[in-house]
Amino acid sequence: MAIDIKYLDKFILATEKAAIGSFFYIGKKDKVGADQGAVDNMRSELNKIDMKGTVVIGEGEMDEAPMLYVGEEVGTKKGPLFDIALDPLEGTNFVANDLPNSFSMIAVTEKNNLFSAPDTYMEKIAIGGNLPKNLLDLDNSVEENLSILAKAKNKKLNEMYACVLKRPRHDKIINSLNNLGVNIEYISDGDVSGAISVADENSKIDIYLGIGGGPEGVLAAAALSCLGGQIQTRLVLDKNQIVRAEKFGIKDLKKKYNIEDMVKGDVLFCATAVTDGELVPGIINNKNSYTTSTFALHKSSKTKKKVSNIHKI
Ligand code: VTB
Repeated sequence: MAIDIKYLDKFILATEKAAIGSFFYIGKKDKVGADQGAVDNMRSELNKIDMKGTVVIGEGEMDEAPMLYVGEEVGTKKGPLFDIALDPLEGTNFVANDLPNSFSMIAVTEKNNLFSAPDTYMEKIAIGGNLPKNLLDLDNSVEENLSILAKAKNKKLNEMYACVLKRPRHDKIINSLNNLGVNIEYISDGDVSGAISVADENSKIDIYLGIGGGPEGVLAAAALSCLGGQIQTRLVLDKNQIVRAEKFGIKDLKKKYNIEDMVKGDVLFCATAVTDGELVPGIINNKNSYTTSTFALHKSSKTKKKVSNIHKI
């Protein structure tokens, strides 16, 4: 069944209010405060929505007792059953240091349609639309995947752009890309927007690859499923995390998740920028009001829009 599009504006308001909650912290070197400001506002907005929502990707696990934890019920408890993945502030470092590309994000599906990934690392490989299904595979070498993709896009390897999170753990991938002559766009954080960029017609990125957060992988999958892109992921688990993953009901710890294994059915996705983003500009403080900009998607109606709203202070 489709999710009624009237819910899109309600969730947009939740990411807008969350983004406003971290606005004060821009450049204040306070990651924790920035996150808390976003969490508080998002939670109170979500609880005004007529729905029975369950947080499946959230701010942590129940025993850590944060707000918006995995399993927390949100909404007025009247209305449709939704699964919700949220990141009140994706890119806490960006806000703390006044750098671009911080967002408040939410993805929504109907109940039981969203993968509740534990907060562990996750291997990811994402590509854009209009390509054969399951074209690439995490078990292929970087060389194999890039050659397959270049061929499918009818491009030379030196015309290809890869987006990579700049971390020492990616040295091998970076080496391979350099040897192939593929261009690399590094990001220092924020791999949800990195992964989404493969499906953005204004971006030159052809592929996102590397290891980032598991929850961020599911948020990216939700957006890419609306945009017609592809993503394949696999959890990266150390000994302690294996127990955590089992708690999340994951039996096959080495499973490769294709997009439809992570997100099923209809999807809503919204991302409000706190600092300026590639997708939309950041919050503007107009003295008596804030102007927010949000990138919003609704899969079944093929809605893809950029929404600006003014909020009185
Ligand atoms: C990843 C990435 C996120 O933080 O979780 C990263 O998915 C943390 O990676 O988008 P490290 O542990 O290597 O620092 C983000 O970049 C921002 O939350």
